[in-house]
Amino acid sequence: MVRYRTAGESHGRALMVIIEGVPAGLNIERKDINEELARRQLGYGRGGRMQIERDEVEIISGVRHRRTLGSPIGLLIRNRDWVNWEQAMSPDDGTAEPVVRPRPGHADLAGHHKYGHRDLRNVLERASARDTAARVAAGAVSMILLRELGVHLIGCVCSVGSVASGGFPSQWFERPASEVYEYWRELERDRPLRCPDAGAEQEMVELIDACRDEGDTLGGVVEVCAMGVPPGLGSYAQWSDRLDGRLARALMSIPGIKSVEVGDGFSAAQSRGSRVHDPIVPGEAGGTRRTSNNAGGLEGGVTNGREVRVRAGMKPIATLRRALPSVDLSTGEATSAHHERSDVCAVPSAGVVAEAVTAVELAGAIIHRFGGDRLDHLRDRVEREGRSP
Ligand code: EPS
Repeated sequence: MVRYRTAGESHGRALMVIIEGVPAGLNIERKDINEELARRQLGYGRGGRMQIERDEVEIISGVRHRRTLGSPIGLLIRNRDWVNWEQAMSPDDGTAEPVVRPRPGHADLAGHHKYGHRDLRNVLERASARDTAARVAAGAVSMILLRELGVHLIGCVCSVGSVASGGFPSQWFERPASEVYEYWRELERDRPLRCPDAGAEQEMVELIDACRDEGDTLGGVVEVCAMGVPPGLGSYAQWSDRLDGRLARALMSIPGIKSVEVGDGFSAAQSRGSRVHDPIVPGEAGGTRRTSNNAGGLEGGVTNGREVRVRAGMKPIATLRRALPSVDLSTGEATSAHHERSDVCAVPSAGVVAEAVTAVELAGAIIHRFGGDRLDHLRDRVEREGRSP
């Protein structure tokens, strides 16, 4: 399996991630990781912090002469904003005005309850979605591995607030995975919200502008599709090995995510079995084929050879310029919540994070099934055994 741990505070010196379980012999280029980091920083609706940061990875361990060694991969992403916070975030002596007005919807009050922090900066620094930069770096390594094995991931924004689009058109998936990947990667560069529907995207931009003017924030829904996924990943034999469950956990752990669906998820629950389940018809060479993919490529917690399609719903950002009611923890008096600066909408960034965490789970499931010490052996096995149902 691919495992990773992250560390780092939002305004601390840097973010770190250690990734284990990546096979030896994988070609890792820093630019490929940096490309994912840059994608996460983009998207209409981000705030002032993204003008400060320009995330770039330093490879600390596990890669030599651009090849993975099979040992833990250590990555570091420095926080440019650290220079403005050296005193406030010093691990040695320092002073800073305490944060005492918890934001509804943020981890502020949760951290006060859990760790007894009275200065909520001790909570928000680690609870911050800044940590997702480290998760995207781990996902980037997993994506590089997956592409070597013919698996390509794409992600998009399906909705922002009440403005919805249909996500990726299903006919896209009739074309080869690498082609669709290249096509969308090129197209999304010029799209402010990474939404395939340009008309809906324009409405989303206008909604974000209106919310910004009103000091309010927005959430939305993102979609991730993984194409070229071999059938038979995951297992129904034990609850904890069900791949849909693993994906749901990974997606739900992204800050702000409150709902996850696999395939048609919530709408399938309102429909009939005859319309939901994907018919099985004869395929090539005595095999089988599916005429639709409402299941999102997963049945019984196991991949069925169709594209894996998951969605995640993000609540609106918890830091509002027009702050919500709160309580000053130092006095017990009613007040309004803390606000310094904030994003209006971070849904496109959440989409990139969703791609990353999906990639880690899929890479882990492939390695679990086909073995993961050496890339050459893994590639051979996926080519030989991975495509047959
Ligand atoms: C975040 C608050 C903002 C965001 C931040 C997540 O940062 P700041 O408090 O410095 O203005 O910009 O996101 C990132 C730094 C990032 O890299 O995505 C929060 O409270 O979660």
